[in-house]
Amino acid sequence: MSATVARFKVQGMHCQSCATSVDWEIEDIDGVADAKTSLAAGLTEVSFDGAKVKPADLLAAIQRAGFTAEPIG
Ligand SMILES: [Cu+2]
Repeated sequence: MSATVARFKVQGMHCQSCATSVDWEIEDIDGVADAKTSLAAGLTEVSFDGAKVKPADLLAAIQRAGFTAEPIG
């Protein structure tokens, strides 16, 4: 699998369980290898198969977890 990495700024996380729910929602997507969400930094870094997963899918997952996000260049 070709590993693509994308980072997103995540707004609205207030505790570790918020960050964990972001991880879970993202990692539930077929084609995502790993999500590392930092509560302190307000960021998530996702490794995924760029042939299967689009950045918009990752944004949608973060929104399903209850947060707003934007890509970081
Ligand atoms: Cu929380």
